[in-house]
Amino acid sequence: MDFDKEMLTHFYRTMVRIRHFEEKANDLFLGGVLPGFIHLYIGEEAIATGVCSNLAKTDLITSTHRGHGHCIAKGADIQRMMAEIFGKKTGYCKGKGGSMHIADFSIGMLGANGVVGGGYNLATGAALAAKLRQTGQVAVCFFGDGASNRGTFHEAVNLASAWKLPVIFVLELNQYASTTPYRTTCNVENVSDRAHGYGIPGVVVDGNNVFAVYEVAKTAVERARSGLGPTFIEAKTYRIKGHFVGDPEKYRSKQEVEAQKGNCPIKRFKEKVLADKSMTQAELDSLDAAAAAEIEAAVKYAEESPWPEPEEALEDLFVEGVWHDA
Ligand SMILES: Cc1ncc(C[n+]2csc(CCOP(=O)(O)OP(=O)(O)O)c2C)c(N)n1
Repeated sequence: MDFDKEMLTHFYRTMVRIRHFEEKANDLFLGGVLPGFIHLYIGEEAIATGVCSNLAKTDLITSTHRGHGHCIAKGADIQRMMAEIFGKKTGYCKGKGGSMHIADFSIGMLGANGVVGGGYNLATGAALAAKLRQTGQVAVCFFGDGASNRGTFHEAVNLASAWKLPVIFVLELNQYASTTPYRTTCNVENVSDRAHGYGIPGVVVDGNNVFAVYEVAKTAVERARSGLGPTFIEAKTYRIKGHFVGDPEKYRSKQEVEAQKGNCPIKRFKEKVLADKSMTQAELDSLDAAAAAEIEAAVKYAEESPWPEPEEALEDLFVEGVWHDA
């Protein structure tokens, strides 16, 4: 498929916004500025970008503990995200959620999730609701290779297939579940082979190639929207940073990580568009600079935002009564 300038710009802008957000979060955390736990998506940006570029604002996604990229690709407000990881009152969860609990229902982002594998049934339930209400929405569930071995995976995929729900399961196979290499807990090359057992397509894609991810996601979204049911996409990638910021990474060598940096999705995108002259270095540099400036502005916003008051700690923890759509 040919991609026009607008789409190429969108791909690159999205990937570098994610990258700058996370590099900044990394530095701020290591500098002792940010509280809590942060899991970075660096090296995996092409997946969220390629998938979410096929989605409308009203479509739905569920995310993981490594959720910044999914939030940004779905259109979340970077200032509110930054304020949230600072623990400030202006953040998405008024500073109470932190990195692993950023949600924005207004853009269909149903939440990052500290429970590994916690998104399957949320996404499948959202797809069921979309089907019953005939809204035409599609739900996407992002998850990791560790999560793919949870029982909830099988329950959700089975039901989604049986009921032909408009849901897409996107496995981000970044080779590790915390300290555990994928092949030590899984005896198959491709997890997506499991899809055939449930009667749905299982597709393997190079997760560091935003164009390839976009294409397979496009087919899956069309299939879901036309009532044919789910697809399982397995995007092969690599987690460049530790499992969490501060991870001593004793389970892998520095050489392995260095070698993988050559496969960086942003580097590969740049090489391709420069080689085929579809973008110029100046255009790329200007998008990069704009993303960096946006992140700096978000940090300033977060720094200047107020802390929550202690007496607000118990607010927003429970919903009373039954929640209805407006
Ligand atoms: C239900 C549950 N079990 C265990 C954990 C602890 N835990 C946090 S992240 C993680 C590894 C997840 O690996 P994977 O699904 O491959 O995602 P990745 O970190 O590679 O993106 C584990 C076991 C958890 N948060 N929730």
